Amino acid sequence: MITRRDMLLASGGIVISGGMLQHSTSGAAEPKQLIYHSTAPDNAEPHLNDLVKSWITPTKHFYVRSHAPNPVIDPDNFQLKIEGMVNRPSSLSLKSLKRFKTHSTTATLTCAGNRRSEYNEEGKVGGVQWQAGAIGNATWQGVALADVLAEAEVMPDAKYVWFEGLDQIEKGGGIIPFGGSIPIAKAMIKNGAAAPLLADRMNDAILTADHGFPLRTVVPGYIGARSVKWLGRIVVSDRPSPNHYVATAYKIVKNTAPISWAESGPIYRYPINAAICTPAADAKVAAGQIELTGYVLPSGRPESKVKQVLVSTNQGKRWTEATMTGKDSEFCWQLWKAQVKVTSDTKRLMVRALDTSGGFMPYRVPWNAKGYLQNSWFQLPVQVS
Ligand SMILES: Nc1nc2c(c(=O)[nH]1)N[C@H]1C(S)=C(S)[C@@H](COP(=O)(O)O)O[C@H]1N2
Ligand SMILES: [Mo]
Repeated sequence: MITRRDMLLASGGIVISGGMLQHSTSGAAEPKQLIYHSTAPDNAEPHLNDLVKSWITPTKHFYVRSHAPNPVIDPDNFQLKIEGMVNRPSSLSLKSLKRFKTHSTTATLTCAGNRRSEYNEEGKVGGVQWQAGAIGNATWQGVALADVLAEAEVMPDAKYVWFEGLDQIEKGGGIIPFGGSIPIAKAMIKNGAAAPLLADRMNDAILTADHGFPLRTVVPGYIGARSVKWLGRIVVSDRPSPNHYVATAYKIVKNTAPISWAESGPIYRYPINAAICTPAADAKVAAGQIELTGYVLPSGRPESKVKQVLVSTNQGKRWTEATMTGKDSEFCWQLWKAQVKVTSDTKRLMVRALDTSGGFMPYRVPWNAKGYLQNSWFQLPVQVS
């Protein structure tokens, strides 16, 4: 799907060369190849067989989750504001951000609502009806949030860093931006895979409008909602952001009564998760040996690695260990494959996984009103002939 913004990029977009932002007449975004749940705002996920074609998810197959239409931002007049509990508040252009050291981090992004649609069997959940494709692994380039904060001189009592997008979301009769916030200890990580980035590039190309052009945060290990796109403002504070997407949404609640929101904290880290990507749901397969492929993401804790991925063709009576393909890198998914025998008794294929930080996929996840963090054993119906 070509958006207005893609057209703008195509007619006078910008590309990066030698680490500097430059204007160019090329730079058109490749058309997305996704299943669209909605457009403007765009919410879309790849076909699962596309998702496991490569360890790095090409941008055309990378899910999009937006709460409002893409804002159109003029990169020449763009300013990132840094405010709150800092001694030196500032406003930085894209060019002035270039004085900070460039970092390149490969990290998986996953929506807290990935696999949400599976909750519907138990009770209807609203929101984008994600299958298992609201996940992708990309290389992000930009500067370390910690370096930018160091220059702003964070005050000793600061506890959280807020992010605010430049999008305009209609909410409760008003217009609000998308917001996120993260603990100061996470924000201050300067180096390595865990360091949050202010990224202007994804997979070696300038960010597309869908993914937050010209600047977004990337917070490895945290749910996608903390990686704020179209980043316009950073606020350092002694409390979490009061923005709706921190104070109310992205919490695990049984119902949406005010007391439930108040009693529950914001989700930060994502838990371990895995899915079978081929064959497809309800596929017709011949009895005998078949190959299963899929992804597994260890919990978003530092140094958490995949320990075991197990598949079953007989409702969990026997499990076969899958083999990892693709790279093993912190805060990244791995791809896997397994050979299993299916018979006319096989109704479903199942996968579950364990990681080295104690994370496991439970048989069942308690239902929650917003349908977040579905990481139960992934069950795929098939028709064996
Ligand atoms: N400004 C802004 N940032 C945002 C969002 C948004 O709607 N607006 N969606 C968030 C959510 S819920 C997710 S899962 C990720 C998705 O990133 P992607 O669209 O690049 O895949 O962006 C996050 N950042
Ligand atoms: Mo999300």
